[in-house]
Amino acid sequence: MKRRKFIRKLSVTGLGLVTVSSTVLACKETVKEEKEISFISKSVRPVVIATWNTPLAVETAAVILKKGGSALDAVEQGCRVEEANEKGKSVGKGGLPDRDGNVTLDACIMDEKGNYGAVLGVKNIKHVISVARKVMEDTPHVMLVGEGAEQFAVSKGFEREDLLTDASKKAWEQWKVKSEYKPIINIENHDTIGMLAIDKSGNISGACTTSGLAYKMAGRVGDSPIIGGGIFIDNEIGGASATGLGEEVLKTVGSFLIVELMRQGKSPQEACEIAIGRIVNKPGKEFKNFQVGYIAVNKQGETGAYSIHEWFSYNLYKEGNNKNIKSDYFNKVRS
Ligand code: SD4
Repeated sequence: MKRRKFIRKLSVTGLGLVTVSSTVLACKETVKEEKEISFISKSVRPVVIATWNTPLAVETAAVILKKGGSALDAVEQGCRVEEANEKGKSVGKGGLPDRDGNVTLDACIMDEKGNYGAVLGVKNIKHVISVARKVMEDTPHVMLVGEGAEQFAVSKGFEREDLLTDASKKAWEQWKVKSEYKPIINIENHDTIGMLAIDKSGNISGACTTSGLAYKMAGRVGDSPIIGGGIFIDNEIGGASATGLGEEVLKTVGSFLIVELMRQGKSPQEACEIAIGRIVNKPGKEFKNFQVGYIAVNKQGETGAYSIHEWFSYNLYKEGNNKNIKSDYFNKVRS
């Protein structure tokens, strides 16, 4: 079957590629059609997509992929760029602290085999995304929390350091004057990085790292380090990642939902829009004061993004270009 005809067949049936792929496994043209699938994918590889305006992180990941590196290495190294960036207010060093003045970090990583590792509420360690990878690769567990995670990191050679910078300390001291507990995420208060990548072999991995909500309650954990919340990867289908008010992402298991919607044949864009709909369309839901944004990529390298409010953007590396793109959003009439 010719490539164009094959693509036409997909759009006429309205089925996702993977569904079609499994259907054709039973028919005579299996080998030929599988070749068509990898041809479609290869033309756009590698792909990197990450939440917010994160060009350096995405470039770092893209450089690794262009040299033939794995998607897993790319997302880890990309996220480390933001963790080391002291200006970013919500990731790694310089991240805004909890309401007691402690910077506590959450991170998770997921590879193409469906393996997952995470750390929650970690103090004094900057590159928690790499600690999450060590949890995934060097322990029989998937999550380590608090002091245990910190001890594990130190045992693996990570150095303890003070994550509160002069700027983040000053911001916290100013916040303390009123101590208003309003966990709102908007353009002023974000920077969690969620990153998804497809490498040259077509494998997908994802990573997410954050200091969570600014001035959160001590012990509060959001969606970022939770599988199906901050990220979800299924190498057969695609991946998704979230940013914004983690409580809302968790209540709808947003990233998992998006991947499952793509499995049912939705495009990444459609899947992100439906997932935002699950949050905002609850009867009586008041969403004026919080933001959630999603990004997604499917196995073919198509991407999507959608948020509740206007101020969400993402960086996309595709076909040699790394661009910051404003996401489409739900709240157009009310903004
Ligand atoms: C959280 N989702 O802890 C994170 C925060 C975030 O940009 O995304 N900030 O709920």
